[in-house]
Amino acid sequence: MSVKVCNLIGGAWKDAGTGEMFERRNPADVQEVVARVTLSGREDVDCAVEAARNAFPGWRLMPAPKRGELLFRAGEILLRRKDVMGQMVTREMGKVLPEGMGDVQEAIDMAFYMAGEGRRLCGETVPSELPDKDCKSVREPHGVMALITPWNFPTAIPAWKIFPALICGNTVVLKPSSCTPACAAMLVEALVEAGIPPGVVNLIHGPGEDVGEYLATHPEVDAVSFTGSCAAGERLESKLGRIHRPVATEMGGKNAIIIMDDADLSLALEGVLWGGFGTSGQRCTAASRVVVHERIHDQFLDRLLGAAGRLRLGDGLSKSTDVGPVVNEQQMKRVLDYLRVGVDEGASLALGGKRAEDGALARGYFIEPTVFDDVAPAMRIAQEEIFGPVVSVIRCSGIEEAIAIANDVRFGLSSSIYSKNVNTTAMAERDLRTGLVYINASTIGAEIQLPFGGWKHSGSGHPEAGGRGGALEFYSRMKVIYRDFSGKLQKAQID
Ligand code: UN1
Repeated sequence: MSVKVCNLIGGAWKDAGTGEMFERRNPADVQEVVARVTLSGREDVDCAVEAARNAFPGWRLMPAPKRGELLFRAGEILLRRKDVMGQMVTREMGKVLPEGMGDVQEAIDMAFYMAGEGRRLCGETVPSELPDKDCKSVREPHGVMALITPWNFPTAIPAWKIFPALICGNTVVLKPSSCTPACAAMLVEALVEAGIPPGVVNLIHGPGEDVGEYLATHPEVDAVSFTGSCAAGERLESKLGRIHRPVATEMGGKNAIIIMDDADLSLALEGVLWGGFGTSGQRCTAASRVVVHERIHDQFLDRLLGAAGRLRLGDGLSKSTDVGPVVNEQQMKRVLDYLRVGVDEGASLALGGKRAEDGALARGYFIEPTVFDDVAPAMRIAQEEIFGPVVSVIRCSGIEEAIAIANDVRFGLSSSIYSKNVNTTAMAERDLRTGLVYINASTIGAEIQLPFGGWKHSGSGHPEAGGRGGALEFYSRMKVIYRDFSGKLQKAQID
């Protein structure tokens, strides 16, 4: 059964002015229409931005703990709807149901966490160098924020952006991926039901190249947060840089798991399967490279091929499925192209390597879990983000070489090391150049109470999620206030 998905503008759910619709189909079975969605044009964006602009003065002045209460209520609504929303995640983008539920759980966690931030939103008070004068910094919202989100975490990523934006006092216009409009609508619905005032959260649907860019560069938008492809993110950064608009981007990854010769190989194997093939490899934190010590290479590869070969492809709603489809035909073609590139570059195709089309799988976009062996660190399959169920195995002779290989890519989001030697893991912890480092755990599984963000070309360096240096740093800006109660002109640095 398909749902109809509208825009939300100024508190009203409505069809776009274009009168046009588009469909979202289930990537596990393209015969199933999951959502029929209103297709926005530029006028709809104008209306959404205007609604957010009008709602801003009132929302900004609502005490932050009160804003927090509304977020808390939204969290409770999401918790009650976790099952239904988790199923929608699976039907709209394909990940297996436990992961779909995890996606929603991450949104719930973020709602409760950011609700609590309403009673902190800390600035600083510091002594003045002059008598009868005090100094403090306070957090202020930007104003209207444009939030552009991808399909791979269709509930979690919009939540990572909406909740910190709201608690800081911004109003928002969300433009989710056209692959996951219903998930975004369900998230926004929870906020509406929690009592968020009209216009504080607005939702529009439409293609990124047109509607998304028009929104991000709109003259009435004050700041932009984007998660998605490198191409789109870099284009936005350069456009917004020219108009001095704050922008946070989270883009690609080429994350490595290092497995040393003293590692617990069973644990490492589970980590590679989870990191490489979970969400069909469609995570920016996916473990797409495995750097294995040469002494255990053959033994580990054998076990990896056995275990990955047993993973069952299928509809993510079925309990027996380990790996779901990739999100759409375009993505499937992109991944299949990379599989050809790997073979042409001279890597050994050790497992998988093609579309899976047996029986019901032919109705979806399934790709066999794929393992390349004998991968050289400079090959394209070891350098570029593939975003599919593809793992490249690279040999190394020791920890220094392993770290050098892991670091030698343009991305720097996540990395992991498996070893029982505390000195080895400490060296990795110190020298891996990524925003996230996992020890004896896979490259995925970031928790929301610490910053999440990549180094180098993985993003703009404004992390999301919580903790010191997390999302609040970007979703608010600091205002510094000096109050002089001496009754005379005092000159800093001079008196
Ligand atoms: C992503 O990889 O695209 O770390 C986001 C995780 C999740 C978020 C991942 N909390 O696995």
